[in-house]
Amino acid sequence: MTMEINNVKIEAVKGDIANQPDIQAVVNAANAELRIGGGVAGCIHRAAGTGLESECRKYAPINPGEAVITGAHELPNDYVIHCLGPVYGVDEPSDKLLAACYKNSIKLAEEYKLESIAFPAISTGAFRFPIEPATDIALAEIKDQCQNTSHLKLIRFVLFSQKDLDIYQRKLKER
Ligand code: AR6
Repeated sequence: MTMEINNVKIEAVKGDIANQPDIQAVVNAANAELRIGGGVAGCIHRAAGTGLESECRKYAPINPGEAVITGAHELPNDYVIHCLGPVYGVDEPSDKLLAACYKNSIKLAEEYKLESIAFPAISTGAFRFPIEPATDIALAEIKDQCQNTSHLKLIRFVLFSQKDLDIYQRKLKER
């Protein structure tokens, strides 16, 4: 299931965010210190090699909702955009902070004139944001941002589980 807004294709697939070789920038569900961690951050840093952590040092710490861009090192991409999602029920307002992650990532992608970006489901793992409202927030923000894009052609959501993919597919169909 795909959706197209302002010539930007939006799709959801099941897979590993660290293995998206046809995408220019992959988004990391980072920790504030931009260090290797669990989940997405662990997969991205392990695949990128230690050069990524070294490059990240100068940008840390970041705040919830913030995004920074680095090289991709040994990942098969050009850039990594690191976002700190809100911890659900702790970093408030969680919904606005989560939307800011998507908004700031798209802005960086446009600034760098990128044609493709892949997102994981930010905050829905260790940070415990429920997947249904998190998906609504992600899709609504992406839809808004696509009104102002001029370089992006593809936005891909990469979901780890079939359950999460099913939710994304259903909500893409509803929009
Ligand atoms: N590719 C795509 N999705 C993945 C992958 C992967 N390789 N691995 C996990 N997911 P999380 P958060 C899914 O915890 O909630 C880290 O330890 C996962 O199933 O990675 O923003 C950091 O260091 C879930 O649906 O990110 C931070 O401290 C989603 O990606 C903290 O966790 C996000 O899970 C960030 O927590």
